[in-house]
Amino acid sequence: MANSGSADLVIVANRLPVDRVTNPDGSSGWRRSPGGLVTAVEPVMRANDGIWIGWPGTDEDVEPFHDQGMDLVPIALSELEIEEFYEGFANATLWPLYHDVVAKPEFHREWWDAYVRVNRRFAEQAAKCAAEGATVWVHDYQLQLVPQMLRELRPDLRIGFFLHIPFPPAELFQQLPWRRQLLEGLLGADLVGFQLPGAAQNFVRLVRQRVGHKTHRDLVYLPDGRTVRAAAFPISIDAEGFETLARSEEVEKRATEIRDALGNPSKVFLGVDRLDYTKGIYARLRAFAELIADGELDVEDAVFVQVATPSREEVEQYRILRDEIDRLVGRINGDLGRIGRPAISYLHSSYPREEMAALYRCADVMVVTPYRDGMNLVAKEYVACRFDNRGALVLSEFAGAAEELRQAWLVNPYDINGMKSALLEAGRAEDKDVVRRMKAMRKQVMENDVAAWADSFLAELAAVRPDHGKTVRPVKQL
Ligand code: GDG
Repeated sequence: MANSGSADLVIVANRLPVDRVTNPDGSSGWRRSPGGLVTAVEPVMRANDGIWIGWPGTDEDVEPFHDQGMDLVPIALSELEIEEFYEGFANATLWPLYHDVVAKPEFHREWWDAYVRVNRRFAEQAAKCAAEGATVWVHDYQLQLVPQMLRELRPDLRIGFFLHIPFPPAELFQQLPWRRQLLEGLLGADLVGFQLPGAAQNFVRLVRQRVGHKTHRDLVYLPDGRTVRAAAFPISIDAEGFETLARSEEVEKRATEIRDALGNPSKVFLGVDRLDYTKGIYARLRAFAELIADGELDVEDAVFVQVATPSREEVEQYRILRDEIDRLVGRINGDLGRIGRPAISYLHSSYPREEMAALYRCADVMVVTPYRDGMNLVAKEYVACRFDNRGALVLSEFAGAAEELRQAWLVNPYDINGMKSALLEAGRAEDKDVVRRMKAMRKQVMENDVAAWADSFLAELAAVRPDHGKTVRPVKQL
């Protein structure tokens, strides 16, 4: 383990990149979490002997440790902090506010107080771990105050921030009672990264209006002479890793098994999402069910497989959503299914990556219809797995991924009739059309992977103030 104050690269994220697991012999250990962020950042961490600071996801007190070749520094959260900071301010205030108020955000002063307290603890830990002139990369909406808090403690650092979710237009952000504090928090960074250029523009506009700093294009000029840059860095996936997995014999075998188990229908439609109200699961299932009720599709011939990974189950809105989807699926299958032929095969569970790749390989039509999504990695994973150039993607125009995957069947998830037409068109498209579209999307995804994303963010961070701080070693040459 590197000593305090010795790391040239510090990653600060809400969660550590590992999950607590119980081994068969009853002892406990850690397993690398599956997420894309870990895949992206791990190689840069290794190349720079980095440290990762985050909550370990348990309420036990854990000492800093070394696991999976990474130095990990846990931040403990009390039960009350989990409730007020994580479930409360992060997931019941910021999450809905930043996603077009798809659900109504709740504003509670004690949640905000907890957010400030926890952000300070993360900032203090980062200040302790970082070497002189080090790079600190802070991630996501749970930690928007960390850049400024850290800058006050350690003005020598190079600080980057990346927001994984959308950044809302001024008209919505304005609702937040603590809007100015959040903007000032982010301005502690040298570079503030977003998924899309529109989000970076929203941020710069808000800074001009609400904080009163001078701005020019993507730059903010602070009174102390510092310049902050706001720019887009669309995140991606380990595209090659997914393709390799999808090509493996086991995954191919599993894809055939899944299709057999579904009764070998001629069209498999697939949705894979965290069970979240932003993902538009309800609307897409309704659209599919109406196509069956209208006689456009037949349950003997078409099935919708929906994987909904359990998520944030302690937050009320998520419990309500789960009940709504349960009821909808029950009603659709009750009304439209036949023995051994449900219209919807609904799986409320989480699966290993191999199973996900097999599902992607199996799906003739992948349906990704969020009301709002920072990027949406599932859409990119589907494309990476379709090395056969087959498979149609129906994608919401409100997912960040829609800016890159222009050849998908783009839909407005609020328009059920529009979605019905797109599902039919995608399902009935000629091979030639499907292949042409998939080839173009594959070029985009395979050429812009997550390592390139991390390298370009860090290179840009180094360029903002070239005379300031040490430079992080890239993983790939850009
Ligand atoms: C946020 C932003 C942005 C899902 N179920 C299982 C599983 N997954 C994996 C998927 C994919 C990831 O989780 C989900 O990523 P998304 O991008 O689709 O959505 P969010 O979780 O909301 O992520 C989003 C992202 O951050 C990155 O910046 O794109 O806009 O909302 O990788 O494959 N993986 C496994 N089993 C499951 O059951 N192994």
